[in-house]
Amino acid sequence: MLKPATTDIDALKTLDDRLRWLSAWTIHHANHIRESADGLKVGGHQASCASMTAIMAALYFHALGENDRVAVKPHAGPVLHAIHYLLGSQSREALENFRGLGGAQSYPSRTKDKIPVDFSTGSVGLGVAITLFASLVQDYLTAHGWLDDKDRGRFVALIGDAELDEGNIYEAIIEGAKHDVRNLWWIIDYNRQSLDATSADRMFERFDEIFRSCGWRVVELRYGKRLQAALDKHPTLKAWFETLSNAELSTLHYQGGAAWRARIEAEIGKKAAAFLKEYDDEALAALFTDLGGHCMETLVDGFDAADDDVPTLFIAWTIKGFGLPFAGHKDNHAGLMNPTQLAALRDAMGVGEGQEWEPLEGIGDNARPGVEALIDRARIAREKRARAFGTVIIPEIPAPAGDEQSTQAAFGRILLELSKGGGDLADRIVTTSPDVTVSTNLGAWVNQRGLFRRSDMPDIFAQAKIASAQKWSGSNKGQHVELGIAESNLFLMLAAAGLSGDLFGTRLFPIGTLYDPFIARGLDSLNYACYQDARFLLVATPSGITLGPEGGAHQSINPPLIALGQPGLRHYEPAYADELAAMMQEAFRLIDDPVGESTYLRLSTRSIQQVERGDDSWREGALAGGYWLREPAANAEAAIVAMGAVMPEALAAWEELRQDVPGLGLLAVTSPDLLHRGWTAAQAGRWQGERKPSHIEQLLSRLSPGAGLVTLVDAAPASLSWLGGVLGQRVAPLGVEKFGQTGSLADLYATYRLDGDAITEAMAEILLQNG
Ligand SMILES: Cc1ncc(C[n+]2csc(CCOP(=O)(O)OP(=O)(O)O)c2C)c(N)n1
Ligand SMILES: [Mg+2]
Repeated sequence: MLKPATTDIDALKTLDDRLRWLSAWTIHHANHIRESADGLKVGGHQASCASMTAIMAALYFHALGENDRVAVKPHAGPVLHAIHYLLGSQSREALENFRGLGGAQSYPSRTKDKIPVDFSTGSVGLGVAITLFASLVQDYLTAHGWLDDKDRGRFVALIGDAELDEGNIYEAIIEGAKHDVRNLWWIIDYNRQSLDATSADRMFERFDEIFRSCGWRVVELRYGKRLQAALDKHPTLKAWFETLSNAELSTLHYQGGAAWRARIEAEIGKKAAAFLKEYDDEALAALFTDLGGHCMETLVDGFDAADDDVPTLFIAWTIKGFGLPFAGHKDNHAGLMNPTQLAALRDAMGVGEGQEWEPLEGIGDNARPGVEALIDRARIAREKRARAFGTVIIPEIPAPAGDEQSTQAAFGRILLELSKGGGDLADRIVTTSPDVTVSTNLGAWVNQRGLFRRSDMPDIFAQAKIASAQKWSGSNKGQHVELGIAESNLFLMLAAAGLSGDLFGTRLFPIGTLYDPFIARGLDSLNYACYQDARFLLVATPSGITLGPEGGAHQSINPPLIALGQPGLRHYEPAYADELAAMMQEAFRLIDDPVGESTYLRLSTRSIQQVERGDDSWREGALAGGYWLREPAANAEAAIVAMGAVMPEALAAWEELRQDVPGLGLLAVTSPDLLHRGWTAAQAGRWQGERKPSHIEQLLSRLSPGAGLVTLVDAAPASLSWLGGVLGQRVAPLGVEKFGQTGSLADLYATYRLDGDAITEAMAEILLQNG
């Protein structure tokens, strides 16, 4: 790494000031100058930005290499925009439109911001942890020969100190320790303030212990050079300083020099007299604000010293709102300077009125060349990177043979066949699971492809010649990343691997498995993965009360509703193995398609009789969300509508009822999610003159306008009951509304009304109403 010349330190300090000014001004402009049509507060976080402008100046204009990737603390978004503004890669227009439609986003967004954003942030903690999994993906790609050493980089997270309360961070570092992660810099903006107030002192010196025990190097950047030198000369003062609580420190930073003096006089007395004489009040305040995270020399030295690949936690002491009038005030999180305060800052920065947006305004002629040189030299990407889509040929995926199968077993067999067949897609699949690899039927695939480990891991049981169906050895050629039981980590791993095309230019096809109910455990991380447009296949199995004897704690109820409300994730719930094969093929296609998305497959362990197919006409409908498994007569008065593992009950009821209900149809729904999207999109389209009815409108218009629908699903009945709203047909919804319990399938289906009797009763009720 290049060591900066001494003049660079001054230029970096100037850039620190520029970033503090531009971030404050961007927020001020959006709140006080841009016209507001609706009177809503626009907001923004001037204090959170000021807290880390020095850190970000040192990072972006000195330490970062071209392959390094950064997750920026959400509330420092404006600083990132200011950096790109100085680099010429962010427009003034986008800054003027900060938090407006199409403008610079409030929190860094991969998909919506025009500047290159490596990781979206917003929900605190997640941006931190994804860097760890991205680093693991980098190691995976290198080991598999897809990434040259020269293209490897470091993964940096800029972290608010209150963010450290998020448990997902610790789940991640525990997983990271198992996988020997490296090339990570996590930099804490240790301003000792959260949103509500100053943060608790109790955790001080605990965080570093936690990280060290997970194999991290911890570097504390507590003092700036000047403060360090002053305190070294006055040990009593240093000892006193280090006893101050977070709240006391922040109070003094807010109150300023006179308060420091009074406090030192009162508590140290004569012993501090000589020290106090050296400084007037202003100099005293400046000295005590010289914390490590604001001192450019300290930051540059700290970053330069960490030149290996050991994961490193920097604890950079800072003051929230540094250099702003509300520095240190406990209520400053969302604090905004008023116009008078802003004008004072502008004057102090040497920025002329009306010149606020000039990138290098107020920088003297002597300093300017040094600053410009640093900006030129910054190695980070100015442009968004290409996303690497459309690079892989997706083969036909045939349905596994067998008259009776469960979708979960079929999933395992499809993967096994893919593995045996080999080829580009199979080589690019990376599977992962939080300790449910075997029980979600990934076992055969793992036997074929092995576990991924950076260094070889022998299968000790196999070496001891103990019989086992499951091989369990790891190597750097393995294709399964085994995780501990932490579902949030699963989704972050899928997010990182699902961004491999974006981050590393190589598309992977990540498949994650878990039990359906435990999606809820990692929901925010799943949403986070989708928010960034990461592409993966999530296989959730088993699901519903169909799990039988396992009982209520394992029987999922609401995931189809979660999927219905989750952008970026397509839900499919197949009943039959051939549907599943088609859906997996489609899911792989969607992973590699610029306008694709991720897929969630909800599967079951129930083995059911497969249906005879006359032809392939079901396939298109199944991929679009549903098809007539038993065609209705034109204008039929009723249909059974069913999804997934309860299809045998629906078919049996159809057989029984069709004598009494002429023309009765059976609609197999494979994706309420797609049907609903299609329906709303068609409605919106009609306002723009498009006439094409949606798939569900076409399906249901085969029935009479007043037809009755009995809907059946092993999940919340609301997953399908909305279908009545499409054409105004009547619905009797069957499904699970109470927690599950242990029991045989017959007992549970009877108790929860998913059986033939329930369908017959519901049909009678709805036809009577019609009559
Ligand atoms: C998961 C989540 N919960 C709550 C919030 C709301 N929130 C935003 S910032 C913040 C506190 C931030 O404090 P810190 O991380 O120390 O950052 P600072 O602004 O002090 O640099 C909170 C609670 C959030 N963004 N994400
Ligand atoms: Mg903080």
